[in-house]
Amino acid sequence: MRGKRLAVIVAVIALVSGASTADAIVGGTPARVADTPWVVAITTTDGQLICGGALVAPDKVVTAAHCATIKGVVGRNQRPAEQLRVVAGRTDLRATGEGIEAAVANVWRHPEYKDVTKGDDVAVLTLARSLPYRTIALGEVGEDGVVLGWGRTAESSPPAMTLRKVTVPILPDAECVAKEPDYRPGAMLCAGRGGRDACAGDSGGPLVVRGRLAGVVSFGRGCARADEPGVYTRLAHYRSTLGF
Ligand code: 4AZ
Repeated sequence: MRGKRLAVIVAVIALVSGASTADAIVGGTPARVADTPWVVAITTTDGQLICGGALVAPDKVVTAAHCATIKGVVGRNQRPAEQLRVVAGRTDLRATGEGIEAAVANVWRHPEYKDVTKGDDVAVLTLARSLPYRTIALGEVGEDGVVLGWGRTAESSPPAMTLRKVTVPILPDAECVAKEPDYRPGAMLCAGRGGRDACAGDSGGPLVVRGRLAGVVSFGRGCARADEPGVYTRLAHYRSTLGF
């Protein structure tokens, strides 16, 4: 009797805290960079995973502004380019012999970026060299998209460190506004109805719709919770600002 009651309490706590038993991104499957050669990881110079990104030109990576930001005592500052590396062609980030690590020559953050919840969470890294991998073009949203990353497979799990992907439904703006008070229609998109989502470490990474880059992983409340869709920067909104 007592054991059963405890089991119920544990189950309720797990549900309320948003914990998920789904397979890992959250609810996804393993992916290989050979199939999506434009997906890249952004790391520190000593190889720590910061974020994901997407190669949009041989020497340009689109990612989230918050991935190129350091929270200091005074405020949030741009992370110096010298502290960043872009890792391409490496499915398992621990396989340091695979793919290419490129230095970053320049960081451009959206000039209006303040905080993920205010939007404009987009940045472009210019690499010190061109990479010999296929690039991805910007595109529009659709009914669903595929999000890729090396990040956490559940809210409290460590990053997978191997590339994963998951298909998520893209929600109507009205539903995003209702579920996320900070949602900015037109400049953001939201996706996911629970069970499948991006999570910490996937930030900056690509949301792909019909083979094109439609969104950048930006923020969310927890990961894969039923009523907390993931929020993405809607790239079509920034096309003229980005210039490609
Ligand atoms: C993060 O912390 C984060 N579920 C990224 C995406 C989402 C949640 C958190 C979306 O970087």
